Amino acid sequence: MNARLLESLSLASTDPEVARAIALEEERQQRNLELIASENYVSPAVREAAASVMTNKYAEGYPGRRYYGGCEYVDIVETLAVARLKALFGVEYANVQPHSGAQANMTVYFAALRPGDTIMGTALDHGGHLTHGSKVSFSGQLYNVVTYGVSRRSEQFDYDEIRAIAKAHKPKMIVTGWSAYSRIPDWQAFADIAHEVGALLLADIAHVAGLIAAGLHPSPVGHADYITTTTHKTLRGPRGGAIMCDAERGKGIAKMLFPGIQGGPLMHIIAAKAVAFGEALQPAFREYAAQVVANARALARTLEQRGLRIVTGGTDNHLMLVDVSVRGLTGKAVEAYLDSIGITVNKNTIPFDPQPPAVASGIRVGTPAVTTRGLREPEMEEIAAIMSAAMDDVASGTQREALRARVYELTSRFGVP
Ligand code: DSN
Repeated sequence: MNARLLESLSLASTDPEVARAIALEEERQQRNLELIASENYVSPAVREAAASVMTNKYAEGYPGRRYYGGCEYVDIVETLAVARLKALFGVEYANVQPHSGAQANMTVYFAALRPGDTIMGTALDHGGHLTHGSKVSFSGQLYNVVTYGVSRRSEQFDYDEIRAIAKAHKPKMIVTGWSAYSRIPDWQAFADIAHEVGALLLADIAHVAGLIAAGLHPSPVGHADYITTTTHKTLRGPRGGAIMCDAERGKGIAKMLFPGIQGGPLMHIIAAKAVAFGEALQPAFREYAAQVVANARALARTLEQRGLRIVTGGTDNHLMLVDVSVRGLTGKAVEAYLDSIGITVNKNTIPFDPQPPAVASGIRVGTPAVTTRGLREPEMEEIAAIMSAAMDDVASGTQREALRARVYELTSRFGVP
């Protein structure tokens, strides 16, 4: 096949199976209500960069110090991405090469710890992440893991309790940052505890990065020794990770990420990160992030008014955990029913959950994606009404068609970028 012909063929004609799956996914994203707290829709500009020719380029190393020729243009986008991320968070050092949040965390552990060292992270069922010490992750296999959780009474962190655990186990690193915690952490308290026991502090801000960048959530900068994030949640960039720290620690991070852990960086994704960080620096992003939080509050309040229990009694960020056991249901059953009417959420354990993770007593609900589509407080009330009616209908299923129609009516009014 000559080059001209290759270029003229669209995906639909060269690979109809993949093209069809992509078209169906596009349709699903338009038709359904996306309430998964860790998902979002990127802008067309971010997608354009992610789908660009930069995918063709090898660029092992860092801007100006590559192991391949021809890197003059990919250097421009990585330099822009780094500068914009540093400006967004006010940090000395930023690395935009991690392919994911898990690889960002792995880089920090490998740079700062030795196998067998003790790390102290939040238990998975109290909002922690797999890479914060779970046995099924490398983090739980390479390190001695001690966990901390939330208080049974408030379902929020009890810093005296966390301090006592840290003093008893003297971890080398305390890991903070959560996938299912709806309240504001006290970064200073975590830093004080870490200092008291001689531990390093890692803040994995993957979920709230966009809210922090917008100044709507306290920043761990100045408290944490290392900060990791993903770039695709509230930050609304392409799927990927990033690491931030001071200039001195940055030297160890750079070496550990490449050549220690990764090979060639994904330059098309780094280009897309640069675009997303540029967007996040604009005033409109602050308005977006403020609406994410306002929508989450409205949704939590309305769900509560309809008799559901919100873990901790509410939310300060973009997500909430809804305890569906108060309706005699499991997270698994509710997730499946909501899926069937076009609402996408994930089942999630709640603190001190009697159910195993595959069943769970709760669902995790977040507003970043629906806010990008333009939904606001009145639509949050309609979503809460549909969700509540759905939970009443799990056993009989008689309202399924009617509820699905209400979801589609809502999504038909709000486009996907
Ligand atoms: N898997 C992500 C989430 O859904 O929260 C965390 O990385």
